[in-house]
Amino acid sequence: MAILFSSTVDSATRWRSEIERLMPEREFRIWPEIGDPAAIDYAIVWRPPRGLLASLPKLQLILSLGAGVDHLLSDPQLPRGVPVVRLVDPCLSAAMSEFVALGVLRLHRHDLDYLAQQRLGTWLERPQKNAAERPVGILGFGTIGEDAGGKLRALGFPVAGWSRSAKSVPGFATYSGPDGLAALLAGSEIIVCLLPLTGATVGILNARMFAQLPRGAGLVNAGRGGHLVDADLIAALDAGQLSGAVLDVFNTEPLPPEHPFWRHPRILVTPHIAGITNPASAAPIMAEAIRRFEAGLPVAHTVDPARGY
Ligand code: NDP
Ligand code: OXD
Repeated sequence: MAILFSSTVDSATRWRSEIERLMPEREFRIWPEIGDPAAIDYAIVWRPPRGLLASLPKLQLILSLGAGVDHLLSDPQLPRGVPVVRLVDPCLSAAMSEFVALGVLRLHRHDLDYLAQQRLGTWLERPQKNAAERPVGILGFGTIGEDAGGKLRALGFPVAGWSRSAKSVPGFATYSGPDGLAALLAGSEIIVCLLPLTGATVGILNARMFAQLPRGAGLVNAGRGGHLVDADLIAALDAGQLSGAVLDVFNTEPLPPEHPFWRHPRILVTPHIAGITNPASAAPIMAEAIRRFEAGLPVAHTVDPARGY
């Protein structure tokens, strides 16, 4: 029984030692050294080469190294009958929440302006609202959205969340479905995107959405680059409809050197590091999923391919 590991992130050695410690009876193979494809039962993957999973005739379970599974569901050759499990790791959620809190605070505290002032040697105090006067709207009020929302609330921000299905979460204003979106946008001075990338959410951060936000609103996108229409963001920032954006994910990654986001004075760029999967906390979750699967028990966080997340 072999486990195949394939990732675009350089973490194979750490994964090998974690999985071999937790499941010493398994053979751990690292792509491209896959050996006999028919001996592979499980695949632990992040952005695997297209068609790789389809080439494994005995594959039983696909485990995503990320919370998002768009990197798998977008593969036209993904073996349809094989369940996909996404990563839900409290440490990953906590890391994402740190990034979101940092991004929201940077926008709230006029960091872009003070960075520009520092470059010019300008000593100038800007008017500062209280956190309680800066409502934050979270698009994607799921595992990570709720965790981030709790931390923002602890900092004093009023937080509203938007999800696909209606939900009630004590302490938060909640909205759902296309009808709920307009109300959330109208009341949010900072919008945080933590949505999965699906057919329904692709391009959702666009000119129409930005126009529904209060003038001067800020954006934090840690969902996926495919949520954002790049040209619409630049236009909204240049027109002052938005005042700043903190971006971790991009339509093309790595962000091409010539992309205007790199040099835009109202944009902060990070290289998809908001939530980095840590083998120390994630490997036990994968091992538990495999054990439950083999015992015929339900495996938590199995993806619904029709829903797309
Ligand atoms: P969840 O599945 O737990 O939450 C997703 C949320 O989005 C749910 O609330 C869901 O609604 C909502 N949603 C989905 N589709 C729609 C829609 N069409 N309209 C409104 N709401 C919708 O996922 P996670 O919180 O674990 O992860 C979210 C995303 O964060 C990942 O898919 C990934 O893209 C991104 N991510 C980015 C990382 C980074 O490093 N930048 C790291 C980790 C994750 P409902 O509750 O009704 O299902
Ligand atoms: C994820 C990611 O989905 O790192 O976990 O983007």
